[in-house]
Amino acid sequence: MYKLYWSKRTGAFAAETALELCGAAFEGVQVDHKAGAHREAAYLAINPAGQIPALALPDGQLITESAAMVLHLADAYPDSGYWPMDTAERAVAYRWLVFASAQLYETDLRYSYADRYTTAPDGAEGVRQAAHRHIDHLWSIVAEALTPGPFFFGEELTLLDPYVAMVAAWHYDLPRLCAAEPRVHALLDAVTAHPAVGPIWRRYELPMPALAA
Ligand SMILES: N[C@@H](CCC(=O)N[C@@H](CS)C(=O)NCC(=O)O)C(=O)O
Repeated sequence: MYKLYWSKRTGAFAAETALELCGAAFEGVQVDHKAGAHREAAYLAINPAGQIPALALPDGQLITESAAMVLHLADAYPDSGYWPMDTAERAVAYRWLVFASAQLYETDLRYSYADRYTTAPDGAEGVRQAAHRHIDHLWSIVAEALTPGPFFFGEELTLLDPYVAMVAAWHYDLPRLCAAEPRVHALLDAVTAHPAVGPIWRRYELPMPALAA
C-alpha cells in the first residue's frame, strides 16, 4: 500500500487525486504544515527539502516531487484510463505536467515565499510583484493549450488536469485569473465538478472557482 504525506491546500492534492483515479490502495499521513511539522527532523528524514507531499511506494521507497508521483502512478497503472496511451499525446501530457511543476508551481512558490528569493531586507515585495506578473504570462500560455477544453484532451480527464487546476486555485487573485482566462476557468469548473475529483478538492479546502467569478 502507498503512504501519502499530505496537508490541506498543498501539492498533495495532485498525488491523492492520481492515487484515487488509478484505484491505488493508500493511507494518508497528515503533516501539520501550519504548525511547522514539515520542518521537524521526523519529516526531514522523509523529505529533506521539507516540502509536502512525499509518497512512500508499496515497497517502502520514498519519492518526492508531485509531478514524479503523477508520472509514477500513470506508469504503475497503465490501464487506469487517465493517461494518454498514444506516444504523441503522451509527449503533450509530459510537456504540460512539467510546465505546471517547473514553471507554474515554482512561480507560485516565489510569491508565496518571496522572502526566500532575496537577500535585500526590503526585497520581498519586488519579488512578489515580479512573480505575479510572470504567472499571469504563464497562464496565458496554458490557456492556448486548453483548446477546445475543458480539459487538455478535450472531454477526457487525465491526471494532468487536476494538477494544473490545483496550481490555478493557488493564484494570488483567483477571480482575476478566471476573468482573464476563461479557458482556465472552464478547466477549474470541470475539475471541481468531476464526481471523483470534486470531493477531494473540497476535502483539501481548495477554493471553488464559482466563488471566484
Ligand atoms: N517541487 C515540489 C514543491 C513542493 C512544495 O513546495 N510544497 C509546499 C506546499 S504546496 C511546501 O511544502 N511548502 C512548505 C515550505 O516550503 O516551507 C513538488 O512538486 O512536490
